[in-house]
Amino acid sequence: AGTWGYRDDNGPSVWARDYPKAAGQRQSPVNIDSGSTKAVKHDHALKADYSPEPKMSCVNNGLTFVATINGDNFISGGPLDTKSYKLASFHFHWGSNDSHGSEHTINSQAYPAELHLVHWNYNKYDTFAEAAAADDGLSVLGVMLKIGEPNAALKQVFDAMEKVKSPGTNFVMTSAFDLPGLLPGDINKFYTYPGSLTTPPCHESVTWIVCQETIGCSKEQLSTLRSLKNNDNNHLVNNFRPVMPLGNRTICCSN
Ligand code: BO1
Ligand code: ZN
Repeated sequence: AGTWGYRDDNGPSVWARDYPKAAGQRQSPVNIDSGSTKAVKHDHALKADYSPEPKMSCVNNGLTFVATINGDNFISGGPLDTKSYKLASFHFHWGSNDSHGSEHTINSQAYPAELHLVHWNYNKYDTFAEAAAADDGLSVLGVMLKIGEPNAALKQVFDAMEKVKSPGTNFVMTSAFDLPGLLPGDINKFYTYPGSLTTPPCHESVTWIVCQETIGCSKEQLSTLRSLKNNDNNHLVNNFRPVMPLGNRTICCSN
């Protein structure tokens, strides 16, 4: 078998052999057809209680760039209602060129990269791993990256990325990371639907919240993403899962 990845022989089309949940009916990502979404007004606005993260640890794990969060940062409201979910980590998915790379697509349009901020229902579950296997265990905030004016937080991320080009290497930031600065201006414009982890084991545990507003990144920053190396000593690119059938699900739109 070997481990999963994004090559033809270990990629999304064969994940279900080792991870049967990948063939389920609540899989992610999906295409978001904005004209077919259901407009909803949630009782509580979506809120991100984020603060600067001291000494953030970043790693190239051969499959993506991941930053681990130790501080207390939460999202609540929107589809999560009064439940508060704690941020555990964030990572990216990206392509080999600007025409693809995001996991979700909006009206069949892909973006060059997608940021995932991964939160878990820590009031209900004892550990992230336990939450990751429960149907209400996780909520991932997805943010599309688009070529444009980068924010200062994203610059901090890409500076760290330069230090972890080889798979298995990590880097700890020396100054506090501006976590609140990573988010788009208005997180209350979003799409939400029930889905899954987009990588094995593809647990159907994620309340997805995909922001309608994008964050800007420079062409140079996209080149930095594409210059990371994977475990095969190739450029780490195209680490996205193609869209999965929406099936019997409704995507809700916040406005
Ligand atoms: S994503 O946001 O849907 N792309 C996503 C995918 C996988 C994880 C988090 C977010 N995390 C994984 C861990 C694995 C662990 C699994 C289940 O969750 O990377 O180590 O086995 O706990
Ligand atoms: Zn992801």
